[in-house]
Amino acid sequence: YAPGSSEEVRARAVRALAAARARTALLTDAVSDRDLTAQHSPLMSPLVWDLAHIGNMEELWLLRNVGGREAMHPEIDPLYDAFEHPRAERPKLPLLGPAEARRYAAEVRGRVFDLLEGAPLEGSALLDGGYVFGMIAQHEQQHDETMLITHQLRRGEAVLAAPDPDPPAGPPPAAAEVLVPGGPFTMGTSAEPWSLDNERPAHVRETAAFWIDTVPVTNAAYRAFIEDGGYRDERWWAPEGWEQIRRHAIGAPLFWRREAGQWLRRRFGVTEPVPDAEPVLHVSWYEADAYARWAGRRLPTEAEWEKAARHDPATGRSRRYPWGDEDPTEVHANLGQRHLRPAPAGSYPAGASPLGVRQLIGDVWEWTSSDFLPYPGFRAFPYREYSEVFFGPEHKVLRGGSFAVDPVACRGTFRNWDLPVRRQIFSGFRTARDA
Ligand code: AVJ
Ligand code: FE
Repeated sequence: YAPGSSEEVRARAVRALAAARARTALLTDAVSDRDLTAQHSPLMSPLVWDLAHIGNMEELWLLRNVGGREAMHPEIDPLYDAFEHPRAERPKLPLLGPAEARRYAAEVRGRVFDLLEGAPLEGSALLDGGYVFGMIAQHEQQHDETMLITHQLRRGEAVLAAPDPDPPAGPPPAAAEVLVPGGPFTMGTSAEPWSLDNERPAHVRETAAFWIDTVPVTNAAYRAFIEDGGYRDERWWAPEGWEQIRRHAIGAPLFWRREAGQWLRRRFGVTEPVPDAEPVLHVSWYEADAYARWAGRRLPTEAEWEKAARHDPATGRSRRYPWGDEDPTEVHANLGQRHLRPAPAGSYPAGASPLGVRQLIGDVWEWTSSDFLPYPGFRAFPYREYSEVFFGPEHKVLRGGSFAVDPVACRGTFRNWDLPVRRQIFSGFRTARDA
């Protein structure tokens, strides 16, 4: 995973920043100024907050911390500090308007490109391999996914469009599950130049042998759980999950509804029948955990997930991705908002792991059974508020990325986390069992 020459690193940073901004523009140009400043859900910021926050983080890290420049508008910093104001309160803040927020983000970006032309891309942990530029590109892409969630929650007619994924190329996997052998493997990374602090360092983990699904759980499979009374049977549920589904009268994934004997779902402003073959989407950790118990199975641990995704039993090496070390392309995975939905289960045979597990990367974020905890030897870098303040039993780990994740923010080692009640995120799961 050599980062390459300084010129290659610079070119990669420019490409990653430009791609993130093109996506931000797509997400924010699609709606009116009124929709940009409205709050579409108390769970989310107004889109115009994400837009200026993207610019503010970039100004803070690239222009001020790396470039040594003065703050452009110091008075706005507290407005865009995610820890100062909860999302539900952000619409009431004196935020920059849509035109001002666009101008601010563009001005920051112009100065960043000037800086990047002459910046040394080595000599400190922040600069080595272009790290801090990669971190900011990943930050913008993560907020683009957040903005896509806001689009999904938004009521009203559709404003985004994308082609559907192609049908699976070739036959489905030979078996519904595969056996992953017990023993050690290397988890995490110390080599990936743009890996974030919580993915580091590489360390050896042991797992017992386990079985894991070759594809994510589908809508058809999940419907069988619903139709078997899964949401009415306390046996399957963790106590807090049971309480949540009763309190909110939850009986299906978010955005689903039943009409005239048929399951429909709302997807980016369009109502359509729930497609059988697609991985189930918009389920909480509690729903995933309950389904797995009903099916006589369990969620994989985070270590099991990563072993299934990276371990090559033939060599004992951990790969960057299930298919090998090459960066993702369109044949490997459904990433980057190329499509506005997951691809049918069994897609992307070229993206399979050595043991034949498919769609570990892309399509849907996969809940694991694990709490979000630091790896042995973890060091917060470059700021505690990215990962460290979230470690603990209240957050569960999700792996693999969704159709809404850009390749720059997706690796076999990449870790995401959220509260177990969350279901507006692009979350699904696969199941496992002890061998
Ligand atoms: C890693 C997706 C949980 O969106 O809260 C964005 C990413 N951190 N800005 C989030 C993040 C700071 C983070 N997640
Ligand atoms: Fe952020």
